[in-house]
Amino acid sequence: KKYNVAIVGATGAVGHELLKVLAERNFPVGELRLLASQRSAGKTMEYQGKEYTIGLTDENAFDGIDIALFAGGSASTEFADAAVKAGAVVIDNSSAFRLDPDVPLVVPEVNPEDVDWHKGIIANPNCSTIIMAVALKPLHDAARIKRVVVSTYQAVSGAGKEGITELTEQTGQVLRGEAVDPTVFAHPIAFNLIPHIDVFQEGDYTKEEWKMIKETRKIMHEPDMAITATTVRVPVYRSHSESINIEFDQKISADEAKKVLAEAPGVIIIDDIQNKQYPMPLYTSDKDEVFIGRIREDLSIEKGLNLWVVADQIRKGAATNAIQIAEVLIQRNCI
Ligand code: 11C
Repeated sequence: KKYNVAIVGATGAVGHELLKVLAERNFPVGELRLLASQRSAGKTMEYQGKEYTIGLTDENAFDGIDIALFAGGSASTEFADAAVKAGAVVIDNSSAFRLDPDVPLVVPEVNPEDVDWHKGIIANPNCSTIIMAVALKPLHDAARIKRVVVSTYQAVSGAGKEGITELTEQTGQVLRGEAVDPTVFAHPIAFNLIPHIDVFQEGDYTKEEWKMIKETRKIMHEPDMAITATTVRVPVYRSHSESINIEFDQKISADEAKKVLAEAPGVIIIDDIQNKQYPMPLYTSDKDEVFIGRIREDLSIEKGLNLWVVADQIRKGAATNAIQIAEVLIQRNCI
């Protein structure tokens, strides 16, 4: 069986990646409909050697569509309901519906069963959240997590194509001794770090930090899990990195954790310190897995671990996870 698929926001960074991942995974696409805002409608994009003209996203754009992949942004609040009314299942990469109790928030390695109760919309979590949840779930099953302290090192492409352009231009400007003029980020990102992603909210945490806390609790079905986060933008093009400190209810040694993670779905361990092997963003891009290394006991507490986790946030953090949700929908007969 084939499925008619629409991509809303096809021309952005996530939209491009959705097309690539659909093709790579040989997703059973029937009709493909690429949609975008007025600015991009009429342009063309290629999929499996065929050219597609991008249509305008509006209420009538979803007739006959089975699966509508929304890449993110304001189109979700504007048009997700229209897509559902037209009979499509929406897989939404925006933050609009993630915490809605009527909307499943899914990472297929963690809570695939949550697709079963969808009412038309399934939310794709924030990129940093997805990456962390894939690492936490097998350890939680093994030793019950009590508390998580995470610090992120997030690539500029998390802010879209404009983030990449800003880092490139500023790097050149700094090297030439010219002044820089930040627009995407609040401060210069070249040769700098910015401990501020998205807007500041309650308790002086950023929205990105709250996403990591609240979304992880929902995905893991642990509404009271203690999680604290500091999210930082770094001058890296692609792949988010996370330093994760975990305190457990039960003792788990570094060796046991390595065994558990080695068997976990979607995880690749790179942890060979003798040979200076650990995950790094330069080498995890364009990959679908979550890479984990520097797995060691937290010697300051009795039952704790430290991990270093890296993954391509446009792939596993967005496009790959969305397509995996579509695959789970099909496997579980929920479409
Ligand atoms: C970033 N995590 O790196 C953000 C981008 O909620 O899907 C993704 C925002 C989201 O800037």
